[in-house]
Amino acid sequence: GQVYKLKDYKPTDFVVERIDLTFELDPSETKVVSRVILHRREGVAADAALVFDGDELTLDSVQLDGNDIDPSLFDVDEESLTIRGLPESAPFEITVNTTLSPDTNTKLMGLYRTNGVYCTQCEAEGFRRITYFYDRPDVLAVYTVTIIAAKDDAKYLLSNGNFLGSGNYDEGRHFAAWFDPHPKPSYLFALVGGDLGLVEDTFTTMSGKEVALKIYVEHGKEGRAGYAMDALKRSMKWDEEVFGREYDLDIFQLVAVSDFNMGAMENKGLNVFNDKYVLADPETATDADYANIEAIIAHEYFHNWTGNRITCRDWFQLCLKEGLTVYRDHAFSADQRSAAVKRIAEIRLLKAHQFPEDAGPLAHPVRPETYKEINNFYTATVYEKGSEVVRMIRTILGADDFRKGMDLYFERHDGDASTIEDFLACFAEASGRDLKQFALWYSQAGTPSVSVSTDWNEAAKSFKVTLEQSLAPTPGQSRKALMHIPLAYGLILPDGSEFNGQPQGGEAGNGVFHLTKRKQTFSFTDVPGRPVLSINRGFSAPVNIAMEQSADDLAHIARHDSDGVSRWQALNEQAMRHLVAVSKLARDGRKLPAAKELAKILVDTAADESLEPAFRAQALALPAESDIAREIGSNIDPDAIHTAREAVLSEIATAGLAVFSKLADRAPTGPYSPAAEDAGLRALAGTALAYASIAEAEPVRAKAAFDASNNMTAMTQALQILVHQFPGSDEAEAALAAFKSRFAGDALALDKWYAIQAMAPGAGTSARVEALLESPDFDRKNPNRMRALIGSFSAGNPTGFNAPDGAGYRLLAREVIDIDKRNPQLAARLLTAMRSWRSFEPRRQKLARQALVSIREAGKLSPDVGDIIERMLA
Ligand code: HT7
Ligand code: ZN
Repeated sequence: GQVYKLKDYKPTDFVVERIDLTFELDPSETKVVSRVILHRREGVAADAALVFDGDELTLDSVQLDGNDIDPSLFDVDEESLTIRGLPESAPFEITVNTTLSPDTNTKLMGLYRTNGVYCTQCEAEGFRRITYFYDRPDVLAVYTVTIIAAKDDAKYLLSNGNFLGSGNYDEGRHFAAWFDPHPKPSYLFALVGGDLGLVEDTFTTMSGKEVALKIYVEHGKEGRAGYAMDALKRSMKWDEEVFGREYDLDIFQLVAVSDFNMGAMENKGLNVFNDKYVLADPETATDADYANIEAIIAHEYFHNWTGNRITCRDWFQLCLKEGLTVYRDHAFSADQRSAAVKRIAEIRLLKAHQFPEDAGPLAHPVRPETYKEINNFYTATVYEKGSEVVRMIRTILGADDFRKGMDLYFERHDGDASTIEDFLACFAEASGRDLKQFALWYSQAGTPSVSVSTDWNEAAKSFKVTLEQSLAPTPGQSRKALMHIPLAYGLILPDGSEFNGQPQGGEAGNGVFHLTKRKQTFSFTDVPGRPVLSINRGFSAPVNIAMEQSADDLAHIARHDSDGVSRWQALNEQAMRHLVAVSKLARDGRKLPAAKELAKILVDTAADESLEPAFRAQALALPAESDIAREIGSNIDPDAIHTAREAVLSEIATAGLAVFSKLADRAPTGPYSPAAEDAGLRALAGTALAYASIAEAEPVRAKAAFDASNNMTAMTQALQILVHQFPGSDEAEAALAAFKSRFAGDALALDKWYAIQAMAPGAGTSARVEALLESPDFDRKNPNRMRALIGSFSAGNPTGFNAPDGAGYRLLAREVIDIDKRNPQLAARLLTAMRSWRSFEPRRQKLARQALVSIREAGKLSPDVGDIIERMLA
């Protein structure tokens, strides 16, 4: 396949002025008429042809200024329509007529039908599956859209922008017309047609304009859209207050659909959502679901400015909108909930998903410089590390200059298709700071390591901190330049207070070391007593820290650090060290040591009523088996890690049984509220229930909790304990059966039932997953179902998926080959679960390689799966 390169960017030869689209919707023969007004760009040769993109299209006819074009003047191939002999300078109109079959579009890109609803997905390159056009983000046009459909097939006919009008057509058909005044790229185009339930509200913007808010869901689910509406209004207000951004159309519409490749899509004025991220009520949604809905509603809404008003010049700049918008949704969620708890969750997620990506064969820079298939670059690196890079800009500049830089970006680039260079220039100009070295965060892949050593001189009362950075080679980047790494720090004195003196040896303002050279020593003088260094506070830089720090020093940080995130980091580090050591012993079949100190500090934390319940729950959640594997790095034996972790859990559980059994009953008792405080109490109660059940080694307590539960959070907590800790017990099987019959017909609730079973530890799970896949009510075509079962199994079950006989790998390979025929994007994403295959012990590596080779040799692969396989096997 073709390799696209950042350095080859070239604007189009023709400039699009406007586009008018007419759709006559039909399940198998939708007619699309596209009228595009263009002119030749200044300086472009008079004989240059117009080349539009297309993908799997049926072209009916093509006209120039209303007249059929002579067949000798145009060519159509698999991916383009080329037209020659066009006017030299005058504007002209090209009309393209295509026919589509939404019902057979299983890729879920372009125009497709989901549960009878017509819907589009155009990012990144879906518009070319609707009509021939310049399907690239730097071609901005004003769209007018007319949709015609049978009234009984599609009651609502929606598109971007403001409503122009509607009326009856002929023979039971009707039409609606929409006009979007904001020039936009084709990837932000959207159309929805269907018979849906509608929930309405309004929002008055800061300048007093009333915006109509409409959320469309499947009939009967209107009662589950209230939280999404509330989150939308809070997002609109927050963007005004924090970034000065006001909404810019008369109407904002959001549609929830059940078949969707990703979480949601920020189409201008018409967001389309995976219904999993819209629908919630206490009976069917967990606290985590509510938090995700809030975050994703906010994320898509925030794209209106960071993505839509200012878009990307090309897809290499994807992080310009995604990293920045994730940064904005993180800041929003932190303001809505406990900021420390939110940050802890972000750090966990970044380490679990982005660090392994950066350390494996799929590593790529936040702004990639080449790609074969852009769909494969909607990654944790572009999104989550991209957000961390924006967060570091704020850390380096400070809040005021960061806001000035953002204001300048909005003012200068409104209406542009921009680049990372444009973005960085705004911050450099607003702050007067040179960001050249910092810009390496966008171009160098891999997670930097910083080794830290300290030296305390009691006689001189001086304290030295030496930092040394390194960055390992990644695919295509063997040599790396030195980075600018902002490391927030604190010096905690023996009495728990903080030392505030400034060091010599490098830039270090506002509690941040700026590491810009390979090695730097920061020296503090007049320090009253030996301090403990708290480094990378709040995870100010996405790096690996290597530091010999005693258990006592870690405990000192855990007790006294003024920053809650750092206290958690210290506890987590202590747990991780122990778990790594015990895992290595377990692998060698040695006797496992006691975890007395760790157990004590965790039980004390659990019992500490001065701490937020949500924080205590985070502290008690030991690093996951996959986290321990990542820390070990190579020659991984997932069974040894499992054995070690279980042993440590059991020791903590036994030591704290009295505390845990009390906390397990402390979930809020009033009516359910998804607010952070109650969610925190439930998180702590659920964690305590798990520990208490481990200590008691029997399922009675969890089964009672399951039976008594009156919300989905409590119910899934109990079900997971039963299925994972007491597999095959009567209690586990009874709870599974009860859950299944209670939620029969509720696909989103049943996804939890599939996921919990798929993540049950142990080699036997692949057989269970096979059986569930074959059950008659399992819909293989729905991405949410496949992610719940196959995704949870392969990415969330280390011992089950990496079973020593290779059955898990073979199952995934077979499913990827099968899914690839219908939905390549989904297949490629599921396959990335194997990206760390080379870090396993030799036997598993060999079996994993065999499975990957079986995919490579399975016949015709999509560009999506082909690209991932090629990079994973390179
Ligand atoms: N910008 C959206 C990305 C997206 C997408 C990409 C490829 C294929 C399908 C897709 N659906 C949505 C989502 C976002 O980041 O907001
Ligand atoms: Zn996004």
